[in-house]
Amino acid sequence: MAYEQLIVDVEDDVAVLRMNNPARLNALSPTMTVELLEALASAGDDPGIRAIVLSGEGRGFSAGADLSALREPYLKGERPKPSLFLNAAINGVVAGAGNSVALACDYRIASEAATFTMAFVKIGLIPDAGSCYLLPRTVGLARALELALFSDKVDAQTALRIGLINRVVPGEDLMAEVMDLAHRLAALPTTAVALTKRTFTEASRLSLTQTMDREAEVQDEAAATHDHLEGVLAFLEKRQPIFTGK
Ligand code: T3D
Repeated sequence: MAYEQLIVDVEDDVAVLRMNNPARLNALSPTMTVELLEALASAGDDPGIRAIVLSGEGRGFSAGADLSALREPYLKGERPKPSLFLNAAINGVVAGAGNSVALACDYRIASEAATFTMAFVKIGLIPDAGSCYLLPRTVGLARALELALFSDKVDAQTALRIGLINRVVPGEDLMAEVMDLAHRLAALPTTAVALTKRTFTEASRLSLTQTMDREAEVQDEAAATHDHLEGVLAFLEKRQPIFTGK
């Protein structure tokens, strides 16, 4: 499907989504937001897609809400609520809800050129699109508040040090590293991957005992998959497993 502000490529079982409005550092316009949601849903529904990479064209990953889209309605006195709402290949500038999009991804690799600024409070907003949930959980409350309140620009090495991202690579190596990782993820037993992600999230609001009960329930689900059987057989037969997500 052709999009206006999004480029979608599929390489084997990996879908690569590139936000494509480089003149505005891939700010999240209403068009881009709708297209992103559509493309993510479509990749999510496709059993042939086992990992998704999200990146941006040009020198920006995403500059957050497209402020130019707010000008006309704001001047008319209307207040449309900006509405929004994976591997993130963070190619460059990240601001506002661009951080939320990156944080919603499961693994973040950034180019050495990437920079991060929360930017919300600077224009009288609060972090949204999931940042209030994801940022403190990712970097801790003290750092999250510091990043949110001051909006100081953080470079890629600092982002790595504070745990905002997983890895930094030279810009020219970014997509090769990301695709290598995406293919590794795509080869994993995807049901176990999904259940791990879901249970980690649930555990953040449960006690240890409740978490262990929940682990036991979810483990029954994982243990009933064909991929679990395949993993055990492959180990015993001293071969690489072939996982299908079933
Ligand atoms: O829907 C939801 O629920 C989501 C809601 C989200 C809320 C938010 O995301 S609030 C935060 C919104 N974002 C910002 O406030 C960031 C604004 N941008 C900046 O502060 C800076 O542009 C950057 C720090 C990101 C990058 O600075 P720099 O110097 O590298 O680039 P620049 O020259 O400022 O920007 C390049 C162009 O992109 C420029 O256009 P021009 O002058 O060349 O025609 C600039 O206006 C445009 N641009 C950058 N960010 C945005 C934008 N255009 C529209 N919306 C933007 N957010």
